[in-house]
Amino acid sequence: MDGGRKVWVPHQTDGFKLGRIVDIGTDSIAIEPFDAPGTTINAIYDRTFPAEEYDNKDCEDNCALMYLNEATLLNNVRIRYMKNQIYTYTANILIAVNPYYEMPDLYSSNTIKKYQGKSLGTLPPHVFAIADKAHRDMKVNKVSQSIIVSGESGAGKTESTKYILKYLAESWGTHAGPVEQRILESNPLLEAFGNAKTVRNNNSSRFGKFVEIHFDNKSSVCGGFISHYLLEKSRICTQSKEERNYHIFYRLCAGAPEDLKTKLKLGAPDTFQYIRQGCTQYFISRASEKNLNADRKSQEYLKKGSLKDPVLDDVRDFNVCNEAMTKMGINNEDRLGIFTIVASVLHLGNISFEENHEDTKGGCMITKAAEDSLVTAAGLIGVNKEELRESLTSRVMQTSRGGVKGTAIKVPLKAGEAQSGRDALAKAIYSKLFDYIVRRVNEAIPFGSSMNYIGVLDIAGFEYFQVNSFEQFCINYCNEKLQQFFNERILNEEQILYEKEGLNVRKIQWTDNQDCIELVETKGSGIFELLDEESKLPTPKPEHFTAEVHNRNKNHFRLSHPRKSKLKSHRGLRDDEGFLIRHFAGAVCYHTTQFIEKNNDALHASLVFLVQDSKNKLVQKLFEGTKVQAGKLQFSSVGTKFRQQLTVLMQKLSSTGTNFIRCIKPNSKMVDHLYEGAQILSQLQCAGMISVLDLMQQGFPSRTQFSDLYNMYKSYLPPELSRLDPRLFCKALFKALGLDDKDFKFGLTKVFFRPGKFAEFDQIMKSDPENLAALVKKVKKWLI
Ligand code: AOV
Ligand code: MG
Repeated sequence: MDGGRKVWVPHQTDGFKLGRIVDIGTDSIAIEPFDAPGTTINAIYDRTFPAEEYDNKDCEDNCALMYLNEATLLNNVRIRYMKNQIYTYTANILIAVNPYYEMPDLYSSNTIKKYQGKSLGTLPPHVFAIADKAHRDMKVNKVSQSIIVSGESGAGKTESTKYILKYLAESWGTHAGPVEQRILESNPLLEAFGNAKTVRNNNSSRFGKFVEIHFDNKSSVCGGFISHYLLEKSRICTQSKEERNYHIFYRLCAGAPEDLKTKLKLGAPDTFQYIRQGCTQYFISRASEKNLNADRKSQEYLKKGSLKDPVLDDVRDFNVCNEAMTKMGINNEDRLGIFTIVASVLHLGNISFEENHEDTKGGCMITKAAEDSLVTAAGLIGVNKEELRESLTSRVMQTSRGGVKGTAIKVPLKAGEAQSGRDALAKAIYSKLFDYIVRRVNEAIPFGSSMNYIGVLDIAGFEYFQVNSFEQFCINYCNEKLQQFFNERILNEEQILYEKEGLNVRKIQWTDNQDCIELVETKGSGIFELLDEESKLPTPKPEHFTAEVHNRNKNHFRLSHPRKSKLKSHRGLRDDEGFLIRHFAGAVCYHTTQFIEKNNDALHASLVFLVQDSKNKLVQKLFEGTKVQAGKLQFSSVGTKFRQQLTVLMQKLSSTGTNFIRCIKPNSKMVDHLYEGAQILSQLQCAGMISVLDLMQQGFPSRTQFSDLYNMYKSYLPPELSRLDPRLFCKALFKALGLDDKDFKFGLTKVFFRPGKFAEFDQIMKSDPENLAALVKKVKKWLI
């Protein structure tokens, strides 16, 4: 790097800052930033990147940048975002920045028509272009396709997924036929039951989904199927500050007609323990920080007990959800069944316990104030109230001697244990209700004779918080699998492109994350298996499980003790309280205290028997086939189930052609036109986009069409040369310049450059006129 050169240097909030080199040391470079003349920043060589010549010129494909590196990529996406161009390609991968404002023209039926049948790159980057490519590839190659949409919470995965489905339905549906209508209508329904307001997203999906649209032999829509993964269960009973439970609870309370409210005994929402925790705090905190006006408003909301959220309209949304149910063919009786279960969960949550000091066995009892809730909950669930009381405050255990089952004995529970049992019941009922709703949606989508499908995966991206538990562990494991798949596919695609263009390039090497995946899933020592083993012990203990993880994986490169973590928030963690995994996207420290209980889906036997005997037909149906496992600890592994689901998903993805969309959240304030560079850079890293650049560096990352190159430089050369055919023009130029053959390759339609070589070429072209004159002479000579 020469002195005076324009470069990008790391910056804490912007990601990178633009400046000029003023001094070159042995191991660092001094840069004078353009926005602070007279000051200097020192940066190490590895983190200093050459900048593009023009500050405000953008490219639709990052690969067309002259210097392709993480700083120029971040900047290119920024320039485009600021011009309301939220989409950018990196080869075939689409980067989509959430605009946080409505862009109706961008998604109109007219735009849909424009994108139909157009190759990627002929029109500005768009999700529609990816959807169209998927459909075209499916049709031409006769292979099913998948579109993997990823990104952090609030990045726009679910919205992108909806646009893709809309595109496919509008383009190849049978004009508002039942299949595509139902696939589109499934969204408001699934979102009502599976989405919630979080601090990161007002409509955050708390489950993953894979939506398949099936096509017949004419490539028209003929069916659909939705698979779902890992609904977040803890939210059903507790919510963090400023967050809400699933939308449906509030919508039902706010929007249900009076007779239904009476039937389900729905009082003011803030009387329900399960839904008021996050919201009440929300208003209190808002009230204290906002002006008096807002304060008065909040007070009013609180007085009514409506838990009305200022950014959500629960009454309107209830009607939308209700309508979606009608369209999905859910009749009045079934709908009442579903709402009854939602209400029963609310009433269950109000059953509280206190220690029964008169009980010699140390059991607990239901508080006097909660008697009404017990009666209502029992009524709604369809069980006898005394049986519900029994099942909540005691547990039936089977004695066994020498392997022979003995008598069943009743063990009284302490108040804390009873509360956990109650929560487990509420979670089981609600999550099974969610399964049921997905099943109903699938049953409602007609299914013709399918040739192939396009599957869209909308699943949470890599995540790490202050405290990371079992949920993050599962989702990050899933992201490791997807990342491995991504690397394989992208590399493969690069290789195919090189072959198609007739370049003779050797195979690219890359670092695999297989070792990290093995740490989690290997037989015998993998973390999932150790967790299951622990759960089967007579007295499972988090510390023992954690120690086993460390012992059985000694010296594993990906695993560390938390105390070695540099992260401040983890320093207080003891070694037996967790472990640290070096994921592809960064190190995450997991707190293991709740792993065992979160991994267990089983209810006490007495609760299972109770609900299976329910007079409520839907409750009965939900628990049909739920096994009661014998033994001291009934155990049903969440991790194992998720792994099995993921195996099926990965098999599906492997057998399809793949397309990737990386969604980016531009800022944490959820506002338009605000680009927080550092956070975006970190998202690009997590999405594997930086490693893609690394991969590409081994090959020919910069590429440009002959015709583009021709248009860029023809004005520099005399007319007799600029009349040449673009390919010949380029060949002549390159020969005359004496460029090294190793630095570029001519394909059939494009010229490919080794890293940085496109820029060198550009500099030579734009150098002084004397050089250029000599060059022209050479070109002419070569042509003769
Ligand atoms: P997510 O699916 O990635 O988060 P969403 O798709 O729900 O994120 O997007 C969050 C919010 O951003 C939406 O509710 C919209 O307000 C806005 N938004 C996203 N994409 C667009 C777009 N293309 N045009 C306009 N607004 C948009 V999560 O499910 O939380 O991981 O769990
Ligand atoms: Mg979502």
